[in-house]
Amino acid sequence: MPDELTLWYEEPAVNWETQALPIGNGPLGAMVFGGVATERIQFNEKTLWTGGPGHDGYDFGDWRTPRPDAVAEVRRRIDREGRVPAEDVAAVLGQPKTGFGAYQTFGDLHLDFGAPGGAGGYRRELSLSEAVARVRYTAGGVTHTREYFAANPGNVIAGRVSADRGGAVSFTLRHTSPRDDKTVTAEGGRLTVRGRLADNGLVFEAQVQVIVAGGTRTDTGETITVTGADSAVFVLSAGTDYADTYPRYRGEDPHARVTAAVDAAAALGYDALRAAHVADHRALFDRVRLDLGQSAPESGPGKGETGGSAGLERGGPGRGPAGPVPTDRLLRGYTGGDGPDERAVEALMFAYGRYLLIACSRENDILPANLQGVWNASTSPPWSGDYHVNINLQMNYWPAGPANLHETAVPYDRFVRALVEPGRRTAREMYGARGWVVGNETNPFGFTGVHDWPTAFWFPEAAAWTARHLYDGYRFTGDLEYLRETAYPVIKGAAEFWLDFLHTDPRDGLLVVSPSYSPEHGDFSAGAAMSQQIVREVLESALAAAAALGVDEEFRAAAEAALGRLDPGIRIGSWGQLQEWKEDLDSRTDTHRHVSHLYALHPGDRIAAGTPEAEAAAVSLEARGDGGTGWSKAWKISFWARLLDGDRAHRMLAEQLRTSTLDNLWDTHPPFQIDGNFGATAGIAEMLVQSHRGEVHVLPALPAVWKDGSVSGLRARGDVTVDVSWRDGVAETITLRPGRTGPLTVRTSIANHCHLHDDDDREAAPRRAGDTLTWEGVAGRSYVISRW
Ligand code: FUC
Repeated sequence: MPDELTLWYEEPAVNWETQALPIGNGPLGAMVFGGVATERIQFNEKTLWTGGPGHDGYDFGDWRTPRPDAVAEVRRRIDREGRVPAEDVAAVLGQPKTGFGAYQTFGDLHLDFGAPGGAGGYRRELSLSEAVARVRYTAGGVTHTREYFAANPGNVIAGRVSADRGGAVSFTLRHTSPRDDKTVTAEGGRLTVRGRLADNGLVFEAQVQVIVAGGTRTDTGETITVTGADSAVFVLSAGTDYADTYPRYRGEDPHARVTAAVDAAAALGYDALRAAHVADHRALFDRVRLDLGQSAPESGPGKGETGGSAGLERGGPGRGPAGPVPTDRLLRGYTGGDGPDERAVEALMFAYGRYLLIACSRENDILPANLQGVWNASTSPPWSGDYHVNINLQMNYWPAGPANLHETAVPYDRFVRALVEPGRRTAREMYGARGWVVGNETNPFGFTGVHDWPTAFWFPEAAAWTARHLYDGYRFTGDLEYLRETAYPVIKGAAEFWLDFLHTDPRDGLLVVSPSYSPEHGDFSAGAAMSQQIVREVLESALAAAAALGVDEEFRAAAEAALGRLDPGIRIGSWGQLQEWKEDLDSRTDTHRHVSHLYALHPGDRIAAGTPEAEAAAVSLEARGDGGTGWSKAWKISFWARLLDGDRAHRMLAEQLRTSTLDNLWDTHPPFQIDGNFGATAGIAEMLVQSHRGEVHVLPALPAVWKDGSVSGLRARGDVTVDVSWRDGVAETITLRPGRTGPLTVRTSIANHCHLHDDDDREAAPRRAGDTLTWEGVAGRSYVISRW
């Protein structure tokens, strides 16, 4: 019986987006189809991108000719007219994209087995616990098994083909690609795919070594054929000559390191490779365990066939064959109601987000998870498979802190730091400001300027929003060295930009962002809510960081002065809503996917539950409704969790699972977009533990349907690890393990009827205030709060 953290299916995948299964090790990713006659493994290497330097006319998004008065001209018009259509502003400040590029597939590996003449007992699966994909079926009385994983140690994708009868393994391995800029050679059982992208001259190479046990292996031109083997193993690695170094973004030819990786893996052997991989993966994956009362789903009344993945509306009665339920049928039967199977879908979605983040973002990666993580089968993926920084990239990393995967954020930090140098040039040349800036979206080649799509070309607040994650990284770990060396320079640079680029609003003398554009929505104006909220946050974070480091007195004084005059960007409007713009313009019928004015509720922390502003946020959310893109629904889970409304947060989770989740549990925008997966995982963590307001709030938004359960290994800011078990919706035991010595405040509904013991079982006497307990925590010790 598979463990409950396994996705499984009874048919091979035919559709890449909705059915194939993702494996990855950070830089490398692959999609496994599980075909019987032919296996297809589509694979990626995260730096394989067109565009950038090498593409004629690439300009980093910076104006090709100076426009000294452009910003001032738009500001004057906004000051005069209040609102200016996006098209008009784009005509003055925008510029068509040149050489932005797109993330590329590396192509597909095919293993041609030939038609087996009827396969039975077919099953393909992905174990999240081991990060191993498997295919099994019986044909002609022989049981065939295939296994695949992507190992971060050694940077390879490996597969093994075996059978329960000797000599039964025969196939031809070949490579295909939608581009024709490559050569394929086969020698000594090694397939080498090498080429140079026509668009920008980027050199790429992949090698696949086939190792057989028994039988024969022959190289024929561009293919490798295995005949009559007992089993066969392949190991693949790939790379490009990309480097994240401005302005050329080129480094060493990949040949030597790809050869070394494949040689080492082949020498190590499959079992040792697999053991190292599973250990590496579990060291991250096993840190968190969630029990919502789920059980490995069994079929029964109400569970079964309703609707194809295309028509995404799901839930409701159906009858499936008896026995364990495959994941696609489980999802189709999901309603969000009561029952262990419902909980199984939710627990699986939580774990899947953690699995995917480990699989597409590792500490030894150059680039972070893009809009599709690391997985892409196209030469022109949606939105270029890029890095949108007006919600998407940020959402990708929301689980890293709370879901105990901070290492996965290392490539994110590296990417943001690499944007600083090109961003300084853009800030200077286009905005006349110090510091650094980046716009609405970027690529691996330092694209920090603008394009000309009116509703998505201007968002200089993105730099500050990306910087917030580094400050939050510090809040979760308390690591002062990280703050000094990695986070503070980025945060300070993003704050400095605003000290120079803020505008005095002639209406009230307050400092506002102008031109200000609430992401992808409405007209340009001055002082839109999100703009103000983000700028306040980056100034405050920079101030707090500088104080923690004891540096930059002058800068701190300037930041404090600006904060004193800054428009707050938080207003309650005529129908009780939170205003998206400085003027009261919000429409009750507006269901736009971006809910930018609630930034201060989440991911910001300025709006506290129970305040008039929080109530206004709820009014806005009700008006926006439960619809939207996958990521928009995921964001709404966190909004309702921050409003401490567990049932409402759960309703959003159920909505996302029922209407924005594909058979392979990938989030869909539509199309497939991975941010919603990460947003859902972060949202579930936000329902169980919150720590954004200086205390550890346990079970802040527990829905009634999660009556009994437990979670272990979640993280809270202040460097605390938290376990909690609950019964009938109330905490039973809460365990806290602080990584630093200092005051620890816990908010819990059992604060006034519980004991607190340390790990020597000595009773401690915390200070009680309302629903909070406060005591002096000691690093490395653990404290248990148990209900009496
Ligand atoms: C922003 C969003 C879109 C999409 C794109 C990748 O532009 O508004 O919905 O997610 O990013």
